Amino acid sequence: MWHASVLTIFPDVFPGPLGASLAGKALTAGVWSLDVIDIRTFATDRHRTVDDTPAGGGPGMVMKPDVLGRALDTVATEGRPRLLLSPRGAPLTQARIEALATEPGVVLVCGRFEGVDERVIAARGLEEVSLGDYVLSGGEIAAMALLDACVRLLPGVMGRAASGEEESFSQGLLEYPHYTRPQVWEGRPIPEVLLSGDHSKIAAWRQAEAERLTRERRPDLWARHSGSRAKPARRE
Ligand code: JEE
Repeated sequence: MWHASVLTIFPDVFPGPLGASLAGKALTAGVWSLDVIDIRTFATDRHRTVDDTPAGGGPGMVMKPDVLGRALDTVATEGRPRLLLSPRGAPLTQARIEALATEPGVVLVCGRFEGVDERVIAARGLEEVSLGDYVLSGGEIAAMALLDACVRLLPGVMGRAASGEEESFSQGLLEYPHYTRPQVWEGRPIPEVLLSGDHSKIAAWRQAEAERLTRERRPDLWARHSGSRAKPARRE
């Protein structure tokens, strides 16, 4: 079974939104399992301290390596990658999520404060990954996003709908616009072509819309997509 271990100082926030809908049903059904490790229980002092001031000065606090190290050492990793959610990690991609979903599972470390002592990252071989280039206040929400993205790919979680969708993402285009009844809503009709019953015309319209949206919103994706389609090299 795909197995996730999450280390956090906020164990109560898990499974959070993962407990609802598909991921939650799959959790109950035993498609995947989640264990949540409270880092604070590995603190040894009277106040259960997990952080300390940064060596060399500076703002904020740093998560102590000894406490986190002990917490990690209780987790039977068994071939699972150990990931540290971090604003300086490599941004997660759908390709990486797909790879993680085919592994036996993941061990996720949620930092807090300004970050984690560098020595525990090195000593326990933590790989830093990020959700994107904006700053969260801790790793928990990023961990939930990672888990959600992996779990929906596990066999039997989403059925057929997911795989088709993924294909279109790996084609490198944003999705075309969707519509459903009523046929006119607040004076806005569904595009006529979608009601025409002409399936090749519908496919062409969707392709053109997907290309337009990608060009407008994601020039980075568009450059890759249009660049990767077989174009003969220009001769001098
Ligand atoms: C884990 C603590 C908060 C705030 C210093 C200096 C960083 C850490 N995509 C993602 N964004 N943020 C996270 C993330 C944030 C976390 C932790 C993940 C643990 N924090 C924190 C500020 C700073 N800043 C200037 O550059 C930006 C460090 C994340 C993921 N995954």
